[in-house]
This record gives sequence, structure tokens and C-alpha cells, in this order.
Amino acid sequence: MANRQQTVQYTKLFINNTFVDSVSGKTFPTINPSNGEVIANISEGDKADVDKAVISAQNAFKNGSPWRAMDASARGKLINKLADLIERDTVILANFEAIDNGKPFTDALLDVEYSVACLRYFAGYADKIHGKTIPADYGFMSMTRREPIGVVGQIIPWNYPLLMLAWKWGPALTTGCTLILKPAEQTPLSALHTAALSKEAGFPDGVINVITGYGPTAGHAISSHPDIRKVAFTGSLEVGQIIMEAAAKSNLKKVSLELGGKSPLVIFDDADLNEAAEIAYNAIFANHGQNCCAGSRTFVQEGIYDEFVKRAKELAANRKVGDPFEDGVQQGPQVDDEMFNKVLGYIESGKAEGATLQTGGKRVGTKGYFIEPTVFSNVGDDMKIAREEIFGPVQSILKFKTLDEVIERANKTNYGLASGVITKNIDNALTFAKAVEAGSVWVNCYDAVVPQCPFGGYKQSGHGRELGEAGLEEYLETKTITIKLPTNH
Ligand code: TXE
Repeated sequence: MANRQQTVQYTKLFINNTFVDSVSGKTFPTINPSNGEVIANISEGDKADVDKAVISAQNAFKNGSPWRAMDASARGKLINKLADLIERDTVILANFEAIDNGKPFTDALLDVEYSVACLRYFAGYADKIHGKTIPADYGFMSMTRREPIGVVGQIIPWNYPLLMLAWKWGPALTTGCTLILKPAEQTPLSALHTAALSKEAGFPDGVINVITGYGPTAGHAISSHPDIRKVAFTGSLEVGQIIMEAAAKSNLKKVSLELGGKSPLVIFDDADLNEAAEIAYNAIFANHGQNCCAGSRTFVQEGIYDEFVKRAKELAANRKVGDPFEDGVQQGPQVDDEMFNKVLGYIESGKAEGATLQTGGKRVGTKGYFIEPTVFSNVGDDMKIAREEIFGPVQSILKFKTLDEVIERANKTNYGLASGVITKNIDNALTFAKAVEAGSVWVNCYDAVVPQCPFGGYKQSGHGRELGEAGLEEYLETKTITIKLPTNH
């Protein structure tokens, strides 16, 4: 049952299959964004705690350890067991997501479902990660082995706390790595509960470690640690740069980054107007706009522009904002006061720069971080709201005339995470899909993110891919074994 009073059982760091206080003994509060109240005080990890976690992860990765000696198929079974336990605790986890992040409980249920699906997808890969045999020159016989990279660090954001954990744990565990995860300071609860489930599933000591705490301290200790061989990060562009620098300066650890976006969704005149408006509405307002691949630049062809704006305004104005646990609520609060103020600042800049505010633009209520679903029309390419990632419930609608023009404008950004096109004309759809500089292109749909397909960014939206077979690459090394055979055979 949905329960906004869900008891918080786990508040400490998870190291070597045990919940422990931080070395400093410090804690930090995790806040409920619906009312600004403290939900629980959580152990605040720092460098000393990361050091402990790395030692436990290194021991778990030693040759001959239970984890290294385990059959690959048994590793897959363990990941499936964890997925089963997450599914069993669906309601508890969805409650944590709704309380800690502020997303509607019904959306949180879907996040849990997608997290389970992601882990099951990767579990199936455990015994299917193969090398090759190679006809090497000079009579050698060569083969490659794909081996786990070792101890990995994973730093995740607050917008999809459990789902981002699943995206990171799935490939790391199936390839046989050991890991240290740092959840976002805003949303540590679901990760700590899942850590407890990993112990229940039977993962050996030290394979999974969770260090809660802040970015510049615990996060930095991970990205700059000399014994962590890879860091996977999802978050802001600015912190992505800091992480890459720390990785380079410490031990050149491998880095994968999934950063933000300013993704274009292009709607041609021939589209079904209602359907297109609905897709565009979900593309931007899903998860309160706190979505890395949000369709945050809605390009609409001139013939249907005015009608489209009218429909977009209606949809946004009817969106139900409120308590994440209340029936029918589609949008809860923004995650914290910082994001709340940042989004309101962007709305002010849209007004100041001359975009037309169609609906929304204000705070909802006086408590919590709720913002009205906001629609701007007549948005120009050079306005701040068209260039920068707002990460809030703000739709920017831009007008275009031709395919060539919209391709050029869509690509005029340093980001390149996602994109979409809505049209009945296959030539336009495929020409756009080929020309757009983005890691994902959705045709006549949006946000179709599934575990089977690679996801990641062009340009400054990131490095590497998550999900799909490509997601495994980030966690694997290739070893070449070359054998000298007797001659004359
Ligand atoms: O992200 P941060 P914030 C974007 C979005 C948003 C902006 C800021 O535009 O408005 O980022 O959000 C950890 N070393 N995205 O401030 O700071 C931090 O503790 C190591 C896009 O929340 O990047 C958290 O665990 N780690 C996005 C994680 O990085 C550090 C999702 C993300 O926090 C660190 C979220 C440091 N020096 C925000 N500083 C997406 N791509 O989906 C912070 N962290």
C-alpha cells in the first residue's frame, strides 16, 4: 500500500555486506521535497569511508575469491534473485522514491518495474560474454577473453534514484566487477534498501558497497581514488568535467558519463495534432521535467504552430500538481530548493527575453517545491530557455519552416543526448534521424528507453553507452592470449 510514512530502516553506509556508521560519525538529513521536512538522518561518507569500501571491493575481486570463482551462470542467478527481491519490495521502494524524490507514487511504481527489467536483462548476459579465436599471422593461435575491469565507482543523480542504480549495477555485476555506489545526497533511501536486498540475495561480502554522502567529498574520493579502475557517472555537465579531470589526474581510470541534454522534438505539419501535442507534453513534463532526455525544445512547423500551442497550453494547464501520494496527481514537487529556485529563475529569464508565457510560471502553494507546468511559445534559439538545460516543467515551443532549417537548428547545441520526430512522411523522418546529432532518435514516439537498446550522448552529453550490449563494454577489458603452436601442422 502506498504509504507516506514508510519506515526508514537503513540509514548507514553499506560496506562489506554490513551497515556501518561513517568514520567521522557525521550524518546529513534527507529532506521530503513535498514539505521540506527531514525524513531521516543518513551517515555521511567521506574519503576514509570510500577507502574502506575500496578495500572490501578489492578483496571481493581477488583471484580465487567466492565472487571470482563463481560460475558466470551463478552470477546471473544472483542478479535475478536481486531483481526478484526488488520486485517483492516494489511498494516499499516506490514509497521511498515518492517520499525522497517527490515523484508521484504511481510513477515510482513504474521506476521499480523498469529497474527490475533492467537487472533481468543484464542477468541474462552473465554467461554469454565471449571472446574470439583469431587467425593470427606467423602461425600463432590467438584468443581473447573479456574480463571484468575490477573495482568500479558509480555516482548517480536523484531524478531516477533506483533506476539509475539498476542501470549501473546490471552491467557491473554481470561482467563480474565489484562496485562502490554513491547515490545522490537528495535521495539515498532506495539505494540503502536495495543494498540490504543484495545481502539477502546472497552476494558475497564486498561485491556491492554503498557510500552515502556529498559530491565534493564522497563523490570526489571515488573519482580520484587510485585503486578504482573505472567510474560511471550520471549528472551535470559541470560535475562530469570535474570527474574526468579527477580520473585523469589520479590513475587514468576509465570514465563513462551520461550528462544532460537539450533534446529537440520536431513536429511536422502532417502529424496528427492531438497525438503530437500529447507526445510533446509527456516528453517535457514526465518526471517534472527532471529527465536527462526531456524533449526540452519543441520545434513545430509553421502550418500547425498556432493550433499546437493552444493544445499544448490546455494539456499543461490541466496537469494535476500536488501530493505524490494523492490519486490522480501527475506532478509532485521539484527535488529540492536549489532546483526549485533554478527552474523559477529560468522561467523569469524566458519572460525577460521576450518569450510568450502561455500558462504556468509560478510556484504552487506555499510549502514544498511545487511549480506550475509552464508553456512558452515564440521561443527564439538564442534565449536561455532554448539553450540551457532547465530540468523542470517548462515547455519551450519554437517555430520552423523547412526540414533543412530544423536539422541545423536542432543540432545547434553542445548537447546530443536524445531527439524525436513526429511525421507521417518517411523521407522527413529518416532524413532527420540520419542528420540529427544525438544518441537516440525516437520516431513518432518519445522517451522509448528500453534495456535492450544503447543509450548515451553525442558531444557534451557524455561518453560511452549504457544499456544494451554496448553497456557491457564499459565494464570489460580485453585480454589477448597468443599460443605458439608446433610448426608443420
Ligand atoms: O547534479 P550533480 P545536481 C543536471 C540538471 C541539473 C543539474 C544540477 O541540469 O539542473 O545537473 O543537478 C555528485 N565529484 N542533471 O546538482 O551535482 C552528486 O553528489 C563527484 C542531469 O543535482 O551533477 C550526485 O550524486 N561527484 C542529470 C551526482 O554527482 C559529485 C541528472 C549528480 O549531481 C561532485 C541530474 C564532485 N565534485 C542533474 N559534485 C542527468 N544526466 O540525468 C556532485 N557530485
